[in-house]
Amino acid sequence: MIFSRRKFLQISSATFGTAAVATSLGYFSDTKKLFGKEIEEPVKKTATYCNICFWKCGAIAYSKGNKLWKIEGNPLDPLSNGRLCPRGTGGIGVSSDPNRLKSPLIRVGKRGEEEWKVVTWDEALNFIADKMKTIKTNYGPESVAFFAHGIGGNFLKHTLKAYGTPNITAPSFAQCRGPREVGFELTLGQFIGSPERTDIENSKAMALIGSHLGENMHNSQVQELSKAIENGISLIVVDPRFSVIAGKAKYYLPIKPGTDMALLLTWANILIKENLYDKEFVSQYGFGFEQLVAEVSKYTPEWCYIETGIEPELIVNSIRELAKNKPASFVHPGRHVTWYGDDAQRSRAIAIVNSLLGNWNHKGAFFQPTKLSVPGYPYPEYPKSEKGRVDVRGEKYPWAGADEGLTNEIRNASITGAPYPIKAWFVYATNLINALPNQDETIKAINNLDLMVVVDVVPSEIAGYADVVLPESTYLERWDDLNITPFKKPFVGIRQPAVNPPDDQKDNWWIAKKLADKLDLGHFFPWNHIEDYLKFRIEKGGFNYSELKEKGIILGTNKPIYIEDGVANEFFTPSGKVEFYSTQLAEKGFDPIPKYTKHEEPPAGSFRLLFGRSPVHTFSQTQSNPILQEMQSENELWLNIDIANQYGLKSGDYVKLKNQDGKISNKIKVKATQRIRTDCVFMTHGFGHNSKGLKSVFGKGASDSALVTRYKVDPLMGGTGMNMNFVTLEVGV
Ligand SMILES: Nc1nc2c(c(=O)[nH]1)N[C@H]1C(S)=C(S)[C@@H](COP(=O)(O)OP(=O)(O)OC[C@H]3O[C@@H](n4cnc5c(=O)[nH]c(N)nc54)[C@H](O)[C@@H]3O)O[C@H]1N2
Ligand SMILES: Nc1nc2c(c(=O)[nH]1)N[C@H]1C(S)=C(S)[C@@H](COP(=O)(O)OP(=O)(O)OC[C@H]3O[C@@H](n4cnc5c(=O)[nH]c(N)nc54)[C@H](O)[C@@H]3O)O[C@H]1N2
Ligand code: SF4
Ligand SMILES: [Mo]
Repeated sequence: MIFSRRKFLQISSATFGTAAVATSLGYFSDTKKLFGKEIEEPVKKTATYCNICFWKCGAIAYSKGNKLWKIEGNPLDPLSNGRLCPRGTGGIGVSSDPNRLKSPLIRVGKRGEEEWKVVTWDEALNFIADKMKTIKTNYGPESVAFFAHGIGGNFLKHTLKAYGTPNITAPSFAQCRGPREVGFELTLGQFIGSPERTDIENSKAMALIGSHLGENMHNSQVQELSKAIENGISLIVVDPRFSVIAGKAKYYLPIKPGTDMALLLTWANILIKENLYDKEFVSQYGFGFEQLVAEVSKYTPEWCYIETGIEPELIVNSIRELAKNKPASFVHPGRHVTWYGDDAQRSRAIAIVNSLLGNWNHKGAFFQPTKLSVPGYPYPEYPKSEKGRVDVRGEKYPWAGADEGLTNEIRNASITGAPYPIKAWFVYATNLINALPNQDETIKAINNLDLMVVVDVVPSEIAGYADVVLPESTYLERWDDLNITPFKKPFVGIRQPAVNPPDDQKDNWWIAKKLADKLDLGHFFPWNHIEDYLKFRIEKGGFNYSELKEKGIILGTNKPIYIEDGVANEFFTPSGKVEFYSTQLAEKGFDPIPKYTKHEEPPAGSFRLLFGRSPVHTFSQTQSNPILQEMQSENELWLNIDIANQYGLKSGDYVKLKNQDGKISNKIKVKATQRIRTDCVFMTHGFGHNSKGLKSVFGKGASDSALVTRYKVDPLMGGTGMNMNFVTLEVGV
């Protein structure tokens, strides 16, 4: 990684007072040093919240005239505690991105050729509305699918629901955390949610299964981790790659990729065999414990060593460490868990080990989130769809998420026309070309459509395939919906513009309302300006709107969030208990207790392709942000140093990767290191852009997405496991 702007990342520990991860790595920055000189007093401060990822940290933007100066965390905000992560601090770069979309565009060439004519908003929205009306007449409103990621999609979602489609989806379920939510729901009848309900700050021991916190930069988690490290938390890091956080671990387990289930079931066995589990919790709340005991007794540390490559002693000591510290200890449920296609079952194994530790709702493990109560806006009822969702149907994937749906199943319906045809995609803030596995399938689906609309801020890969591209104002230039996130303290946050959009970009609420008008659905927007909507909701909730605008955050009254403060355990499973044995799974013919199955291994000379986060980028959306680009302008290939030597490669050399289906990547720089196993390689996700419009980043680094042609669908919930692609090295490029 190239951190040319070291100063940017420097931290004064006096400012923040926390040592450990964030500080020692220099992650949280002192923005005063950003420009290498003390800055003048800012003219205007605007309270808002960040949009560089979905954490939605409260922030204060400083501007002078119509120029952004800097952005900092809002001290009132429970998510940021006054500090942004490096991506958030560099967030102001989105507005000066030289590639930005400036005005609405209509396609003139073939799909994907990126040939456009500039049109007015009226022309663009009329074009869309006409097509949507025709599709409704010919196929029904269900044939329009809406893909959106993040809070900015709320108002367009409202328009699309009013239009009559139930097919509203996001990659956050089937390509991200769906398996985790299903694994915990099946076991405890409760979800993990986002932000995760993990109480890292007060924890005495935590195991991270591939969850690379510290590179995965979700702000509150990293801040809490810093504090926990200061307080002496024991960390157990299970990762084929010696991640940043592995450097802080008491026990590092360099697991063979794809074998985590073996480790988890062995841990369960050890807890039982050594009498280390929470007997009171298990006897009061457990269901099917006897069956669990019988099932896991075969998973011994010696057997586990053969499967995972982890020394038996390390397996035993690491779980003893968790047991010793229970209930203030836990196995982190992870977040991006769509790895091998049996991910909901692996998440269930994580829920089971946690339940043996008796840690649910305990301080230092899983807290009970609380949320501010703010009423919604009284809209007319949406039309009901007789056809129902195209993606979440019947018995195919019994635990597919009904809210976020299955992007991949909507893609299938767009290709096959079954169970009914999807004829249009309306895409808001999700780069589906890079987010979904198998780009060829995505392009095939798009080529079958009658209409493809993309709302974006830059000419992303997905925008390149659109019929109509709508340029949105960035989060620093617009209003947005209220942020009411369940967390440790109840609060509401507001997003308001710090500066005006520089060209003909518009806010999502404006686009949604105008489009509704053109679809003859104006009555679904009974307010004129978004502020009428925001003010109505805030005042109905009994809060002061001017105060919210000024402070950015209003806090509610704290409620208990731990057993220690009076929270009572409740489990919304069919038995009302913690289901070690799941009757729901048994009834549908699935393993009622998770079992270990082997996954295919890379053939000799091939490596498993692993990928993850860069601390200074978000997915495939920040590479062209000039500030973040300066911090990291291309990704690197982590390659075991012995393998590198065999190939005569050293750090800094370039290679290409070829996957099992013959796909060849862009050039990528080698990082020869001992910090990764010999059977896999790793790169950060999001680089290797090939949209012509993204001039400043075109072709820089390699794209993991382009190499993820193979995926395995989780039979429980329909998510796409993506860690099953094997690559060979093409040297001398
Ligand atoms: N190969 C591979 N696939 C993955 C992953 C991986 O690591 N590797 N990770 C998976 C995970 S965990 C997730 S959550 C998903 C993420 O998938 P996505 O949410 O699709 O992530 P991005 O690639 O960042 O795409 C976001 C898009 O929104 C645009 N955008 C940014 N800001 C705004 C805005 O203010 N308004 C509008 N209208 N648009 C905006 C960006 O330009 C970009 O085109 O991907 C999943 N897919
Ligand atoms: N900076 C930054 N932070 C982010 C994001 C971002 O874009 N940028 N995105 C956010 C989002 S939406 C998500 S979902 C999270 C994702 O972050 P995480 O939930 O932490 O998940 P992954 O990206 O899948 O994790 C990658 C790690 O898993 C390891 N790994 C790969 N295969 C295996 C395996 O078989 N077993 C084990 N034990 N480990 C394995 C890899 O070596 C790598 O260290 O990050 C969040 N935080
Ligand atoms: S975690 Fe970082 S990028 Fe995400 S919202 Fe917070 S400050 Fe912004
Ligand atoms: Mo994610």
